[in-house]
Amino acid sequence: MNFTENYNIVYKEEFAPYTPARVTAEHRERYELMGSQGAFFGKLKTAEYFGENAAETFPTVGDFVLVDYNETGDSRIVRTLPRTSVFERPDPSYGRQRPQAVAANFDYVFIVLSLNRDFNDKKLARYLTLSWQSGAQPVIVLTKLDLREDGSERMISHAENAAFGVPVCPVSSLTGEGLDALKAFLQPGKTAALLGSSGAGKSSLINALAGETLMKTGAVREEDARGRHTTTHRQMLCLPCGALVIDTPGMRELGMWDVTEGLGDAFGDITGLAQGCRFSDCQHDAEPGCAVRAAIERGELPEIRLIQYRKLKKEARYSDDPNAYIRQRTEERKRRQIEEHKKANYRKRR
Ligand SMILES: Nc1nc2c(ncn2[C@@H]2O[C@H](COP(=O)(O)OP(=O)(O)O)[C@@H](O)[C@H]2O)c(=O)[nH]1
Ligand SMILES: [Mg+2]
Ligand SMILES: [Zn+2]
Repeated sequence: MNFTENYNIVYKEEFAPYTPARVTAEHRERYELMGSQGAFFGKLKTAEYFGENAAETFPTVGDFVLVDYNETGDSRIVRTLPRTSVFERPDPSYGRQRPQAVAANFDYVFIVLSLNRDFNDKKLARYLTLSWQSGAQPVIVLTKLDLREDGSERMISHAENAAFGVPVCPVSSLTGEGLDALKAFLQPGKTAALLGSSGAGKSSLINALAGETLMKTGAVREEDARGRHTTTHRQMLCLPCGALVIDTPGMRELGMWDVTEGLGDAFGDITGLAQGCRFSDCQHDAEPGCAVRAAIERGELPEIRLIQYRKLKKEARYSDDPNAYIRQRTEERKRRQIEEHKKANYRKRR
């Protein structure tokens, strides 16, 4: 297996005259790419991404793209290939009104929670939901096992019960204990995205798996990095074992976007009432014995609440079929980009 194969870059006839590459890092307007040529830089080709009929989705770390390769300068990215999985967050440059992809095409999500104080049920549930949504398979990684804090055992069994069939791996990046269990997932060519709060031990884990310092660690420097936004960028790293890991600053904010888990919280009035519905799977439509509709009829619940709840629930349904969800979101994104561009052009012409 050579270097390029680790990145799953496969040439196909249909790509001609372009060559495939994978995005390993994202800077302001420039992308670091890996292709059969090795590592090189690329920029988005204007016609394809910003032109009159531009329909390409902006690439992010982990994306497979087609490039017009340039040996002497920046290559041009002409196409973003379809994604198998994606993480999105509210885009800060659009007032958090629309999604922005922060990682793509990963096979696993390593949900990183530290055993000392990071662990909490709600957070785990949210991360699990986000993982299922992304289209990838979650693996729960419980860090700082060496600290052997009170309650560690309880947290581990808690995590094991939280999601049936989701692997739980307690590890220590300090002593290396438990890291072997992760090797089952870190196969050559496989990509794992790390999800977890600042301080959970993500960077330490990457370093421990790599056997060398690839990432800065420690709470203090993490704060620094957050203050100077230009110095943090999204990136994907290749481990000596041939697996790829994605740890991007944007993933800290992920929980803010598709808030399925928060559905119960934000709609406590409805979920509370729903417990009184005759059927446990009541859609609060026309079912007999529906406590939600009854409350609306009595004027105790504004109907708009049910409408809002339905809208959010529909959004949340992706988890039934992540691939269909991703396809749908990609289509929506394309449409929005085209609309934006048309609007901008219209303004320019006036
Ligand atoms: N004792 C112990 N400390 C750890 C372990 N992993 C990380 N840490 C410490 O936890 C802090 C945050 O780790 P870091 O990897 O920077 O977390 P990140 O913000 O998720 O990337 C640092 O001070 C690390 O030294 C571990 O396995 N054992
Ligand atoms: Mg870190
Ligand atoms: Zn009902």
